[in-house]
Amino acid sequence: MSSPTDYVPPKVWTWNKANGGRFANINRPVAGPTHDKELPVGRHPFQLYSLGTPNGQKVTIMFEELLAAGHAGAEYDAWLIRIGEGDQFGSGFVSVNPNSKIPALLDRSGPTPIRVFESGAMLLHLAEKFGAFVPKDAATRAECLSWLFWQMGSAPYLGGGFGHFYAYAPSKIEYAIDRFAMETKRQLDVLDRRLAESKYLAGADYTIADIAVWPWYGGLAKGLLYGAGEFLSVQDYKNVQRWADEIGARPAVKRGRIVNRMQGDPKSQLRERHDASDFELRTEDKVAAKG
Ligand SMILES: N[C@@H](CCC(=O)N[C@@H](CS)C(=O)NCC(=O)O)C(=O)O
Repeated sequence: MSSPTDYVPPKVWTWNKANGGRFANINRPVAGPTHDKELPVGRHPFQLYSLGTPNGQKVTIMFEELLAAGHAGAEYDAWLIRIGEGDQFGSGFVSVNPNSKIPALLDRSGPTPIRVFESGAMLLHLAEKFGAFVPKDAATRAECLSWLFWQMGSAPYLGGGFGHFYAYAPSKIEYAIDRFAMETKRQLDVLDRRLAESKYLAGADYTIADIAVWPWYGGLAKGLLYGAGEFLSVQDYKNVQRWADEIGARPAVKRGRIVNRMQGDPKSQLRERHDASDFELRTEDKVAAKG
């Protein structure tokens, strides 16, 4: 193993230097807004303030699935929040999500707007509101919520742990990469075993559990996250591969995953979504939606 750092933590930690790494410019040890900025509001019942990361994709996929299933009341405006530029610290955003992270949702379908933060809470809020993608019988519903909360608890080890130290940290620390690669592979195995016995995570039907897990672990399995497919031997997780391919082929998933995207092939980016026709207006988007 490479030699450990000689850093000796002081008695009291203070924020007196940029720590380097990909997110050094936005990381702060305090919460709350840094500047006044109202959020835009569009014409639809749901206003989503987000970015096309895996956490953001969960919610745009859910909206597209609801619309595809005929729930016209699920029309939404998806506004772009540039976290690299600090949009998540604007006063309007913080009033919707005090945790200053995308996604943030304002449900304006009723007389009083309802704020929802945390992507898992959004999936459940929408599933309950429309009676869709969440099982009704107690046992299957419990299984669905278990996998939904498993995703919310597990993904920070994948993203903030493995992804951060493998791809973004200013230096490669063997101990950290080992620790989180082990945990990430363990999580892939948890999923693989479940998907060996069940078509979808909650059972026979596609639910918000799959919608939550797919952008993270489906993306990882298909080599789309952190350039780590080969490093983690993702092809070995055959059941995850089968499930990831099947979900990735759903038209609503193809649409949802490109909304608010700022990275990758420009053809796979729909920066903001305010109407179903936004997917068709741009030839590039048509190509992306088919691909
Ligand atoms: N548990 C949260 C995680 C949200 C999250 O980590 N969002 C990241 C982008 S994927 C973010 O907004 N980061 C900006 C920051 O940390 O300042 C959820 O699922 O909604």
